[in-house]
Amino acid sequence: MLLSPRRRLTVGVTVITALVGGIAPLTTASAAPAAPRTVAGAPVSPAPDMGGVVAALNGAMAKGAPGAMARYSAPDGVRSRAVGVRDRVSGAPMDIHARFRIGSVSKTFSAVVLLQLVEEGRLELDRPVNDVLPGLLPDDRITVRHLLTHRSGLADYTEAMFQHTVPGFEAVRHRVFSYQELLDLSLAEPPTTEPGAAYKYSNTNFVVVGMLIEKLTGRPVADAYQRRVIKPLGLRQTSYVHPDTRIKGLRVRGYLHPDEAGAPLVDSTEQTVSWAQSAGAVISSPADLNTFTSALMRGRLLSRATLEAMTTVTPTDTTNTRFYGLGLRRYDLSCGTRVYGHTGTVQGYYTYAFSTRDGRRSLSAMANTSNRGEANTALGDTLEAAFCGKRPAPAPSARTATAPVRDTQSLPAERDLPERR
Ligand code: REY
Repeated sequence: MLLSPRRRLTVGVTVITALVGGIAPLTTASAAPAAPRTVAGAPVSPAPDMGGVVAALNGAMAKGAPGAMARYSAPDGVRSRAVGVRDRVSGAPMDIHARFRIGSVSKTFSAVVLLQLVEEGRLELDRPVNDVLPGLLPDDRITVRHLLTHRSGLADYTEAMFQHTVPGFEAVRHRVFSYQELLDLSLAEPPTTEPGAAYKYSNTNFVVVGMLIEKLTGRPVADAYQRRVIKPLGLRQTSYVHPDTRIKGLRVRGYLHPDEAGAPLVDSTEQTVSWAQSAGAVISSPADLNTFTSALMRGRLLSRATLEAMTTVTPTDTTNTRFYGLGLRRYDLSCGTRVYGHTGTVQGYYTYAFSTRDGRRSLSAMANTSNRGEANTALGDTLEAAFCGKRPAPAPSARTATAPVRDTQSLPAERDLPERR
């Protein structure tokens, strides 16, 4: 295949950047070792350990997920694995083609849309939000960049909303909130930080991002996702249907864990997700998520300069392996590989969607449960297995050994798409 002049340029820059040893100026002191390289200096990609991926999926099941699945896409093809069930009543097996709620991976969709509007000169990253939406926020110093980096200090209204897991969920599952109502819940609480002072993850930031998108485009966010991301990338299993409560087509049912040990799981599939909207209400599939993160990193949605800004990160904790850019996480893995993407939690669903910086390798993983941190942690082991070839420690439960594994090997690689500008 012939590369366009722009693609050739991008490939060249990627190699040069890799050779000089870093792409994120704020994080030079990484705890992870440097990625192995060939004599010529090209990074070597460890082979994925798909047995390790299955072990991680089984680990999520051992911690209470009814099912789990992962899809790894690389230049040599696609490898998918699924365990357990997507429906506990019918017993239908987990299916790699099924759709599910991706929670906060939606934030990366929203960030892409807003950053395209920045590229089009419709707003500026370092200008106050109140310049676009006069009087919206109580502090004129809060900028667009503060929202995208979770540094606004706007309190997360969902912390109070979901203090009591199941009652909190049932109280909102059929509700339809306006963005303003969600923002007002946040503004009833004191700010968590001075604008810009510290990273503090808050759904409120991406509610305001949704408000900015709607103000600047004059249309619902659904239209912007469709026109700017879903259609250009051909994401046929991806949708934003708020406030419709259903997931169309082949779907994974989500099962929320109650706070009380031993209480039955709550089927949380149908809900408006109005409590999250532009912070978390997108529906997608493993193939579409890999196409999305890979296309993003390959520069198909944003210009190189914008992507550079999006992938410029600061730490989110003290491990020096977890970072946040603009609506985008960076995880530094044990083999030195850096992956970019997002995690998601919405009632009944945990999601990981990550890609390498060159977009050549991507992984999406999901488990159909939530309010079960240990299951989410186990699911996260798919990243080390896929990108570093590292097998997680065996899970203690005997149940994992018998979980059926379905292998939907040898699918064609994700679609190759032209670059944006
Ligand atoms: C909301 C709580 C999680 C879910 C959240 N998700 O903010 C955003 C994200 C969109 O970052 C719920 N937890 C659960 C509780 C805890 O109710 N008491 O785990 O399903 O993805």
